[in-house]
This record gives sequence, C-alpha cells and structure tokens, in this order.
Amino acid sequence: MESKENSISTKIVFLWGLLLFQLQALQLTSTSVALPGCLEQCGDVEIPYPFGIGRNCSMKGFTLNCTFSNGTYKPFLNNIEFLNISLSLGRARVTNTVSTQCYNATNGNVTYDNWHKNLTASPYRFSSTLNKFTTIGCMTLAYLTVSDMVNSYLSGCVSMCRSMENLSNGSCTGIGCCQTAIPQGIEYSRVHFDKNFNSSTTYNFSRCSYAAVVEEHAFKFNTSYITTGKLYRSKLPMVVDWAVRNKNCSEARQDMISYACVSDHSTCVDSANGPGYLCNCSEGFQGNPYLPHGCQDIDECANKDRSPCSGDCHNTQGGYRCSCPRGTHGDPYKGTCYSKLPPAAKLVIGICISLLIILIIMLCIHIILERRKLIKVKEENFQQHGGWLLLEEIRNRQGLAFKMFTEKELEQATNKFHKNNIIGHGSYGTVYKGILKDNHVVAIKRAKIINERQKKEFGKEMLILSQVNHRNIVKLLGCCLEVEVPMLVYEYISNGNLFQLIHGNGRRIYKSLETRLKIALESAEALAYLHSSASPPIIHGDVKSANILLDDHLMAKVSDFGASMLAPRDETQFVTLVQGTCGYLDPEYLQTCLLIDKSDVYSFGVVLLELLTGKKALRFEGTEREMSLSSSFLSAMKEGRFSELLDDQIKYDEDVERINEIAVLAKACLNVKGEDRPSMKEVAEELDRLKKMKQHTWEQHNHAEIESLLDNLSSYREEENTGFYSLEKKAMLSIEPGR
Ligand SMILES: *[C@@H]1O[C@H](CO)[C@@H](O)[C@H](O)[C@H]1NC(C)=O
Ligand SMILES: *[C@@H]1O[C@H](CO)[C@@H](O)[C@H](O)[C@H]1NC(C)=O
Ligand SMILES: *[C@@H]1O[C@H](CO)[C@@H](O)[C@H](O)[C@H]1NC(C)=O
Ligand SMILES: *[C@@H]1O[C@H](CO)[C@@H](O)[C@H](O)[C@H]1NC(C)=O
Ligand SMILES: *[C@@H]1O[C@H](CO)[C@@H](O)[C@H](O)[C@H]1NC(C)=O
Ligand SMILES: *[C@@H]1O[C@H](CO)[C@@H](O)[C@H](O)[C@H]1NC(C)=O
Ligand SMILES: *[C@@H]1O[C@H](CO)[C@@H](O)[C@H](O)[C@H]1NC(C)=O
Ligand SMILES: *[C@@H]1O[C@H](CO)[C@@H](O)[C@H](O)[C@H]1NC(C)=O
Ligand SMILES: *[C@@H]1O[C@H](CO)[C@@H](O)[C@H](O)[C@H]1NC(C)=O
Ligand SMILES: *[C@@H]1O[C@H](CO)[C@@H](O)[C@H](O)[C@H]1NC(C)=O
Ligand SMILES: *[C@@H]1O[C@H](CO)[C@@H](O)[C@H](O)[C@H]1NC(C)=O
Ligand SMILES: *[C@H]1O[C@@H](CO)[C@H](O)[C@@H](O)[C@@H]1NC(C)=O
Repeated sequence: MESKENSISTKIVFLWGLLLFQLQALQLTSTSVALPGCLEQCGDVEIPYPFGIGRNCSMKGFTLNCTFSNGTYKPFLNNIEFLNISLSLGRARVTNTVSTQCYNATNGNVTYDNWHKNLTASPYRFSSTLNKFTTIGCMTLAYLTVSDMVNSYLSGCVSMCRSMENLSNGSCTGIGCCQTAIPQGIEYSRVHFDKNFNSSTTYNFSRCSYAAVVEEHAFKFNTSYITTGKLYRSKLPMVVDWAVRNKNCSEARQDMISYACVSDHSTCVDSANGPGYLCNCSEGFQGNPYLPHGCQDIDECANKDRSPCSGDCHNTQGGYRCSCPRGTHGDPYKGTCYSKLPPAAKLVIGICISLLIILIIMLCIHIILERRKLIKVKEENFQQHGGWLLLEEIRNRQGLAFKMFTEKELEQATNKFHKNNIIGHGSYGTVYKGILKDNHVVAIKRAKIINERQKKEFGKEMLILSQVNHRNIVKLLGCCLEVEVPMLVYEYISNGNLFQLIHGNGRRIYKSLETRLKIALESAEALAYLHSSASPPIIHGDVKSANILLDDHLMAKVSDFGASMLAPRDETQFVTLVQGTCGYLDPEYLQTCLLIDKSDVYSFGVVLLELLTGKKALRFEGTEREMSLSSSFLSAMKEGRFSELLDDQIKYDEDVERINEIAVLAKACLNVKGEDRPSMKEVAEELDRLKKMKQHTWEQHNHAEIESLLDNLSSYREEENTGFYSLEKKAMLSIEPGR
C-alpha cells in the first residue's frame, strides 16, 4: 500500500516539473529576441539575435560591445554607436563622425579633420535610400570617395553663402548646406574637402565647413551650424543596411547548418543592398526568425487593426477565421453581417408595414368622411323636408306635442324595421309597430317615394297635420325628416279597422245599428273637422272602411289622410294627386282630377253603405252592376228594393225609419255631381240627429252589445294571428257611450 502511494506522488512531482519546464520554455521563446542567457537590451537599445553582446551571443559579424559611456550603457561596434536595430527591415541606425575643414585667420592656414568608415567584410552597407552625403559651409566643396585615393571621387556637393541673410533653418538646398544621394552598395566612405574652397573670405561669420553621410530625415539644417563650431567632431545618425552576407536565399538554403532562418514559419528574403539575405516570419507570425521557434503566431483577434473582423474572430496558426455571429450571415471580413433576414427582405417588410399603416390611416379617414357624409345627407334631407321651419314652429308654439324623431330612434323602436313589426301595407308605404324608449307604442309609417313638391312642403304639411287635434283622428306624434323619404309617427290604435269589423273575413260579428251609427257619426265628425275646422282645409282623399281605425272602446279614429291631402292651392298640384281606392272613388274626380272635399263625401257615402249592407265596396263576382256597391245600391234604391241589400243583422230591426234615413243620406252622398252632395258637416249633423232619435233605447243595450262585439272581434283577430290587437276586457266595463 505505502510503496504504491509513494510511486504516485513521485509521478505527480515529475509531471509538475515537466509542466513548469515547458511553461518556461514557452515563455522564453515567446518573448525573448536574444539567445538564451544573452542580454536582450543594452541601455535603451534592444539587441535582437543575430545581434548580440559578446561573441557567444551573436552571429558572426553581428557582435557588439555594450560600453558604459557618459552615464548610460550603449552598444558599440568599434567606435560606431548603434542607436536602433530593426530585424524585419534589415536596418540599423548608427552614428557617423562629421569631417571638418577650418580656416585659421591668424596664420592663414587651413586645417582638416577627415573621417572614414570601412564596412568591408562586415554585414553592413551604407543605405542609399535613407542617407544623403551632406556638406555644410559657406565656401565648401566636399567629395565622397570609396577609397583612400584622393581622386577616386564618387560624389561631391558644393555649398556657398555670401552672408547669413540667405540662410534658413531646415532648408538644405545649396545655400550653406548641400545634400546629394549616394549610390547603392558602398562599403567604404571617406570625406575629402577641395583645397581650393576655404573659408578665407567668410571667416568673419563662417570659419569652418563640415561634411558627412547622414540620415536625411534625422538631419535638420540649423544656421547655428554655420556660425558656431559645434559640429566639429560631432556624431550624426546614419542608416546602414545589414544582411547575412555573401549568399542569397537559394544558396543559403542549401547549407542547412549555416542557414540563418532557423525558426518555423520563417521565410528568406534576398537583401536589397548587396549580396546576402534576410529572414522574415511568415505572414501571420511575428517574432525573431533567426531563433528556433522565434516566429510566433499572431493573435489577430486581439488586435482589431490586423483583423478587420466584424463578427466572431477565431485565431488560427498563421491567420484567423472570421465568422458572422450566430443567427447572422454575410461577409464578416467586410463588416457586413446581417441578421437572418437579408436587407432586401427587411426592405420589403418595412415597405409592407408602411403600406399597411397607410392603408389603415386611409381607411380611418374614409370612415370619418363617410360618417360626415352621412350626417350631411341627414342634414340635407332634414333641410329639404323643411325640417328647420318645422323645428322653429315647434319651438315657437310651446306645448305642441309634436316631436322630431331621429332615424336611429325609429330604427331602435322597430327593431331595425323588422318584418315582424309590419302591421300594414298600403299604396303609401309600410306601417310598422314600434315601441319607443319610454315604452310608448306607436305606429310608424314609412312612405314610399314621394315627389319633389311633397318633399319641399313636407315640413310645412307636418306642421299643419301636427295641429290636427281631434279625438276621432289618429294623432300624428311626430316625424323623422333625416331620411330621404320622411317617416311619420302616429299613435298606435290597437283594435284594427272598420273594414275588419264589417267584413271580418267570412266570420259574421253582430253589430247593432246603434254601433254602426256611432262609428259613422264619429268618422263623419272627423272628416267634417278636417274639411272645415282645420286650416287650411284638409281633404282626406282616401276615405274607406280600412282607413277608419277602432280603438279599445270601438271609438272610430280616422287615419291615413295621406301626406298629400292638403287642399290643393294651385293647378299644378291637381295632376300629381293620384289617390283613393277603387270602389270609393268619386266618379267626378276621375273626370276632373280635381280632389275636393265633396270627393271625401262620396267616399264616406260608400262607407255608410258598407255599414248598412255589410257588403264590400267592390266585389269580384256577380254582374257588372253588382260589382260596385254604390251602383248596385243606387239601382236598388231606384227600384225600391233597397231593403234586400241590408245586412241581415239589421234587416229586421224595427227601426226601419232610421235605416231609411241613413240610406237617403248615403244616396245624397253618392250624388254623381259633387255640388249636389251635402257637406261633411251636414252629414255629421244628420247622423247625429239620427243617433239621438233613439238614444235611450241604445243606452240600454249598449254595454252588453259592445262586449259581445269585442269578444267576436278579438276572436276573429286571434284567428288571423296578427297578434298586435290585444284586447283588455277589463277596460270594457268602463266603456262610455259615444256622446
Ligand atoms: C564562448 O563559448 C566558448 C565555448 O562554448 C567558451 O570557451 C568561451 O569561454 C565563451 N566565451 C564567453 C565570453 O562566454
Ligand atoms: C557626454 O555628455 C556630455 C554632456 O551630456 C557631452 O558634452 C559629451 O560630448 C558626451 N560624450 C560622449 C562621448 O558622448
Ligand atoms: C569590444 O571591446 C574590447 C575591449 O575593449 C575590444 O577588444 C573588442 O574589439 C571590442 N569589440 C567590438 C566589436 O567593439
Ligand atoms: C528604434 O526605431 C523604432 C522605429 O523606427 C522606434 O520606435 C524606436 O524608438 C527606436 N529606438 C531607439 C532606441 O531609437
Ligand atoms: C591659429 O594659429 C595660431 C598660430 O599657429 C595659433 O596660435 C592659434 O591657436 C590658431 N587658431 C586656431 C583657432 O586654431
Ligand atoms: C584658400 O583659398 C584661396 C583661393 O580660394 C587660395 O588662394 C589659398 O591659397 C587658400 N589657402 C589655403 C591655406 O589653402
Ligand atoms: C577596409 O578593410 C579591409 C579589411 O577589413 C581591407 O582589406 C581594406 O583594404 C580596407 N579598405 C580601405 C580603403 O582601407
Ligand atoms: C541673398 O542675400 C542678398 C543680400 O541680402 C540678396 O540680395 C539676395 O537676393 C539673396 N539671395 C537669395 C537667393 O535669397
Ligand atoms: C535658426 O535657428 C536659430 C536658433 O533657433 C536662430 O538663432 C536663427 O536665427 C535661425 N535662423 C533663421 C534664418 O531663422
Ligand atoms: C572681417 O571683419 C573685420 C573687422 O570686424 C574687417 O576688418 C574685415 O574686413 C572683415 N573681413 C571680411 C572678409 O569680411
Ligand atoms: C539650432 O540649434 C540650436 C542649438 O543646438 C538649437 O537651440 C535650436 O533649437 C536649433 N534650431 C532649429 C531650428 O533646429
Ligand atoms: C602654418 O603656419 C606657419 C606659420 O604660422 C607654420 O610655419 C606652418 O607650419 C603652418 N602649416 C601647417 C600645415 O600647420
């Protein structure tokens, strides 16, 4: 047990040590630019391999000394100080000593301080691109030579100036300062001053001249260089190109032992200045290609400048992968990652939504406009039908029980004019039963189309009708002018009409002479009222039994004196009046088309006949003469056999005298010539007189008779199944005789 445990712990220690070692190695290769154990820096200057301090730390020819000088350590090659070393570019910035020529006015002698640089057999070359041969002075001609031979001139530069005035700082253009390019590939440089140019003429302000190869961009001409001697033996920066010399890449690769580019992911580049080559890390790697494992992968994702990746960045060996974030696609390298929807689809969706919104807005506007239009139409209708006039009149005459109904009110009252609410059809239109909000039951007459004149005068007519107030006339409660064809609202008469009472659809109901007389009288009074008391006079125009309604107490209520029954006032109105019912029509009216009050008298005469005979005004059987009740009556009267026509229920009434008088009255009413007919008022008076003749006898029978009458009538209605004409029997007990 124990030994086993021991072996495990030692293994762990070993593995841990291995890990640490590897971490260290990794650290070393990843950050170090120099060989292990060598100085990476001398003073401020980084020393990357193949450069190195000491022979064992550097490649042959790249050995530097790190010397303490003037307070800091500086790398030196002999007397050349290295200011900067660039691995990738194969360059180094070094110092160069300035050569000097001075004139001694005291003894007229000229002194020279000339310097040279021998880079032969070293990895360095003067950089022809970054350096310039520069002379400074006011009477100066200096040469750059490639050997110690005086006349091996390579290049020369002249700088002149008469005074200080023409000099300017930073400008090296021949006045006090001259710069010229140097050829490529030089290994040696020496400065020569031309003996014929000396400062003997300018020594008052410029005693010395200077010349050196300097880095163009690092050198700024300063007028103080002319006037002071501070450039004497000074050191100016110069750039040298270095390379692993004397073999180009293809040659070097063949000798793997001396091949300098030892790192993985490194490439060889031929030197641009002289024979030799440089090493570079491959694309996507950085570091020192001259060291084993010196080239390290670049984490492009850590540096946004290196990887224009707008999406998710994944670093790879020597590169990186860029992908759009989940749920998007596009070109992440160009920064065009879209969400799942391509821009075109988004555009389409956007347009669709906009269109939808526009559509909704337009719909709303349309609805609003339509509503306004409807209100306008309603107002127009109202105005056209003289609504304002009517309204004003109603306001003026307080206490007038006439109401202007809105279309909506009537719609609600009739359950939107449901067909179950229809209680009658006619030539004029349809009558609906309606229940107003206050539970008031009304009859609503919805006329068919009316003509222009009627339209215009409707309000006026309504006003007149509203003032018609007679207990035997169906009361007009109000109207609705908002609609194209105005609607009239009448009081609701519950018990059917005289036509139903008399003819009863086959069933015979007993009606005493008194009852008939009462109904006739009441109807006559109503008509007389219309003809004479109303102002202007109103002609009913369609008097018939069906238009005489009966209420719970069998009281007659004349209805349906149309919307056009006002007495015509001018000729144009005559033709337009087409009204009346066959069998009741005044024969004279048919000829003249002139509706007069006597036309109503004729029609009333027919109603009287109906009451007497129990026969319909027009029958579609028998001979031609027998078809019309009036003509068969008239001929029967002529032949003295009138009693044959009488209703069975009153045929044997002992009151023959009264019956005859009624018949005479009817005959007078049916006179062919209108003028000869009695007025409605006269008819009413006559009927009143006849009724009073036997008032007392009637009173005795009254109650019992009416009760049985109503019983019969109601049972008849139930059979007809109209449902509207309910009958309250309790009310009958309080029935009062007509007058
Ligand atoms: C350089 O290395 C050689 C052999 O490896 C050794 O003999 C010599 O002392 C070293 N020189 C220096 C300066 O370290
Ligand atoms: C040392 O520094 C002084 C002033 O900083 C300077 O005058 C002198 O030339 C420097 N010497 C060298 C060898 O650089
Ligand atoms: C470094 O300094 C030593 C002693 O000062 C000298 O012998 C040697 O040549 C120098 N080497 C270089 C490369 O400057
Ligand atoms: C060397 O040159 C590089 C780039 O030109 C610069 O960033 C660096 O500061 C220089 N170093 C010194 C010591 O001049
Ligand atoms: C010029 O020459 C004289 C005599 O030889 C000498 O004393 C003097 O120092 C020289 N001047 C300069 C600036 O070198
Ligand atoms: C200086 O130059 C003049 C001509 O420019 C010449 O005559 C003279 O000899 C020169 N002096 C010296 C010392 O070279
Ligand atoms: C430069 O130095 C090399 C050896 O390092 C020598 O052979 C050559 O002659 C020198 N050139 C001159 C001009 O002094
Ligand atoms: C140099 O200075 C003189 C004297 O001031 C002047 O006449 C001349 O125009 C100047 N030359 C240039 C090129 O500026
Ligand atoms: C150049 O600069 C120096 C020092 O800043 C100044 O004294 C001199 O007047 C300047 N020269 C010109 C021509 O501006
Ligand atoms: C130099 O200056 C002196 C006096 O300051 C003057 O006498 C002499 O002529 C000047 N020489 C030149 C060449 O300008
Ligand atoms: C010229 O040199 C002086 C002294 O070194 C310096 O103070 C001045 O700033 C320089 N002028 C320019 C324009 O470089
Ligand atoms: C120049 O000056 C004269 C006298 O002052 C000397 O005699 C010469 O030797 C001197 N020449 C040189 C080159 O310095």
